[in-house]
Amino acid sequence: MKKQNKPIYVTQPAMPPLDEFTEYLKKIWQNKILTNNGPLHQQLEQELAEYLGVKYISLFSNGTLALVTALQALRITGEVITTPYSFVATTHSLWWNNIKPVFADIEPNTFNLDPEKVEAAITPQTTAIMPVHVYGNPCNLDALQQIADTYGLKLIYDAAHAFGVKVNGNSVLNYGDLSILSFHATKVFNTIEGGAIICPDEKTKKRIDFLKNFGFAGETTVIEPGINAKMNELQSAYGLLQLKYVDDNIAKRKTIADIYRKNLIGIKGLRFLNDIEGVTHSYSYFPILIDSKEYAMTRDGLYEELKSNNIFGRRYFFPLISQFPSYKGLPSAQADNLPVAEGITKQVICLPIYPDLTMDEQMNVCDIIKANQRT
Ligand code: T4K
Repeated sequence: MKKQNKPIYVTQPAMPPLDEFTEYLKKIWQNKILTNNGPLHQQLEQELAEYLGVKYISLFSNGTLALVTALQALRITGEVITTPYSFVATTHSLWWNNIKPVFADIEPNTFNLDPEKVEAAITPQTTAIMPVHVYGNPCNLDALQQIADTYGLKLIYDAAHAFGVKVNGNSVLNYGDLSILSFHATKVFNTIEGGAIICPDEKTKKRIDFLKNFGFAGETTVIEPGINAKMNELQSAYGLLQLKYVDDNIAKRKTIADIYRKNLIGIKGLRFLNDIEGVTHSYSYFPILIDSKEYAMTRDGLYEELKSNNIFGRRYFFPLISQFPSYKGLPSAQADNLPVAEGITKQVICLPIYPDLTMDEQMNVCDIIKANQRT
């Protein structure tokens, strides 16, 4: 095994060529439009809608504000059923809207909300479901839509991990009432910080655009208390460049995922997710699950072992959102309500995956995992 001198992180943004960014900067310096629906912002919305195969997209300054605004846009109140197995921002967006989160358990094979558990959690106060396509793997879209239709609930997908993901050729972002993307630096496609709401009709897009701009619907008309969640021109320029290279970057991520699968298959007590038939993946994360009954170490043991070798995987998502102090008192946050999520969160490590990860670096990750397997 080679010594890993340079630290490897769970992810690293793929930087576009600096000179291409400088060209955009020159344009921005010339026209002096820095934000507020500028020309690059408009161009990025158009190009992203085309690339993703969606009707309407509104850009945001980050994914969290997109989530908060999506709930405002649909006037969601009361209780929303959501997953404990996600990044905290998913549930925080409910909290910021004075909505009570109700956690339901996840499926053991996709780690996404389990529709049966969602249905069982519905009360007269439930107004919406907020699932997450964790690691970009699509939720059980038909079952969730059926539940939403039957009970008259809104369906808002946190698709922060699902940039470019398609199901039978159709963007996963076209499901539900709204979908939210994150364009944070750690994502497959990034605008440094950024995010978006995807919606199916012009009227909703208009409302979302008012809401992200203080509620302004004209120079002197404020329709309601909106927020400031606009993406600026520098972020938009960076996004246009990211988009130019995103297909190459996704292809590199796929190669890395394939190499992990080839090298890690057959290790006792180690499980990973495979591609799903009919799904176009974008390989945003590469989670593995460690079962310490069969592997020679605990999950945390392996996590520390990798760290001591300069490999910084991440335990996304540990702890569960339901275990954080703000939420752990909720009845739905109790461990007996979430047995599958409680199990997965103790087993998961996301391995480094990003376009510039070299073959040598990746083999070092695999070698350490292999060296510590039970013989
Ligand atoms: N919903 C879901 C399901 C989400 O996963 C997220 C965000 C959101 C909503 C909210 O979207 P945003 O409001 O963030 O747009 C990171 C990200 O900050 C966060 O965006 C992401 N999910 C979450 C899963 O991961 P941290 O605290 O783990 O990030 P950090 O700074 O430790 O970065 C991880 C590694 O990446 C670092 O060790 C090094 C590398 N890195 C990071 C940054 C920021 C770089 O190489 N360059 C960089 O610029 O949360």
